[in-house]
Amino acid sequence: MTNVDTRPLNADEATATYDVMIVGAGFAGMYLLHKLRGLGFTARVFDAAGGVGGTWYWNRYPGARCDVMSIDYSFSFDPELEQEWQWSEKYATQPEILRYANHVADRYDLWPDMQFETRIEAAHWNEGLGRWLVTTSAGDLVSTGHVVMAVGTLSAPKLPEIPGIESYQGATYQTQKWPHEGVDFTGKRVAVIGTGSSAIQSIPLIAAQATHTTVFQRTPNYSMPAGNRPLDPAEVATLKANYRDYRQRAKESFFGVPIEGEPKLCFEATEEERQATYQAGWDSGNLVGLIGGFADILFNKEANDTAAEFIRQQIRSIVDDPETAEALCPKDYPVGTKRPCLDTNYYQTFNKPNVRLVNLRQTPITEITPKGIKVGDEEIEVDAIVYATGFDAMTGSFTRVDIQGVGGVKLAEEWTNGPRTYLGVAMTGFPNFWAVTGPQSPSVLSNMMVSIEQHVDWITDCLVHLRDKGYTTIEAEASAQEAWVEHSNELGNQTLYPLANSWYMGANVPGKPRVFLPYIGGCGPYRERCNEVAAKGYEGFKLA
Ligand code: NA7
Repeated sequence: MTNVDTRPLNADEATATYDVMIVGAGFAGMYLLHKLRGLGFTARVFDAAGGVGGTWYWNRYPGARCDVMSIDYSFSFDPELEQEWQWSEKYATQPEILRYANHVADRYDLWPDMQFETRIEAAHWNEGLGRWLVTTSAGDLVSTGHVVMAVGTLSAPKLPEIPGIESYQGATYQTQKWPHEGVDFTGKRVAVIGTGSSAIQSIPLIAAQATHTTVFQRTPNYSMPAGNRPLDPAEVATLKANYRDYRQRAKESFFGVPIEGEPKLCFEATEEERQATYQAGWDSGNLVGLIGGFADILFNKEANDTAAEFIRQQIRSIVDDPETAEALCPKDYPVGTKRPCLDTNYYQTFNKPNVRLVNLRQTPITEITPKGIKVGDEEIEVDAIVYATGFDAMTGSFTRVDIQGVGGVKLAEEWTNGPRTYLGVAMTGFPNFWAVTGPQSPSVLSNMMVSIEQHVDWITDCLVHLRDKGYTTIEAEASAQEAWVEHSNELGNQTLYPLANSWYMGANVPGKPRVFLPYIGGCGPYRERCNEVAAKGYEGFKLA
């Protein structure tokens, strides 16, 4: 934040006035705009990107797909929209999801109220006005009643802290900022740093083009075959005939995706049943298929060990070279506690003669040189480096903006020891300031579409309540926030998540506090809690 001007903002210089300023033109920002306009509020969306789509605007690397099924990862708020839109594959590609986002913007004529290539730089609460003053990179000074941060959870990309990174003379790419025109790796020696979802999706396609591909792995991931396929129109028609019921079940579910039946506890099953359950989960091509096979996999280490070992056995059976197979087997954290992945031929790619895995646990990267990457005594020369090194997740897109609440208190400082929210949507000291799928809400542990719709509906209902009752400000009470933070942390600590160095725990960013960032209470129960708060006249909030 060193370049940000943090001087007090002057309301007299405001260039525009809205009821609600929406930060982010992803699915959350678009649905908010549509809903708010329908309710008679004035609102405008601002986004640094050149178009709609949020994460799907930026992440254009080869093989980028959603790993929630397309029939689930879509809006449910308008039955006409869900009936008319046809997904082509089980898991939609980034271009198809971006087409869907553009279709939504066209269909609801959202374009006139969205402003692109404009980054929010500062948002200061003005006590006298009871409004926010917000500056943008385009020179706007906006006076707004409310600010909604619809900024996404994985929106602040992160490069690794490796000496010499600036010295490299070849081409460099970041998965999260992929060139729109694509990249042709034909005839090139390519390095990929990272083995998270983005790397696991892109490596098979990069390796299909490149002369030689070297993958630099710090932590192996648990990945399962996506089993992607074209959607059968008859299957889709049957589902769409019952879409209302299906959507309702998604809303009440734990992960925002309907699951059949009630899983039992791992050791209630016989060894044979356990293996059959894991095999079915593996074959299902579904993120929660295997982890959701038993109710206690994310809570009981011994149970988790059995699932993890099943996956390791699959890796060993796919990868020909035993040493490479062992290096690809995750062993030091429970399955599910770092974001698991779905892939198409990821492990198989390491059987190609022109693909090499460098195990950074054995030989760490010492520096990046003008010609390539140095590990131990070896300098690996490459023509291009792909950084698939992740994000300052969940809080980065908040703390990178100069947000100042009551008395000039800075959000980034308030969150020094971890985020503090009430229900993941509001923050004490920051009146009329909202987060969609923010930290301490189900967010990244759920089907984002379900969580986005729930937050947008809840926030807009609240704004209507304020308007109807003549209130102009709303702020989370300190005691309610305290209780929610404690509850969220307590639930997180009952799981196995704290055992991994994951971005869920903030562990991928040096100096970031080690706190479990999302809420693990499940979408259905979380929704009930939010509805209860609203039904009690916004319990835990000060309305004025
Ligand atoms: P992730 O999942 O955060 O993956 C980042 C990867 O980059 C991960 O394997 C990291 O290893 C690795 N990394 C980060 N820094 C370094 C350094 N310095 N050296 C070597 N390797 C490094 O990001 P993605 O973009 O793949 O996926 C983000 C989410 O998008 C995903 O979870 C889904 O929700 C969709 P580490 O594990 O930290 O050892």
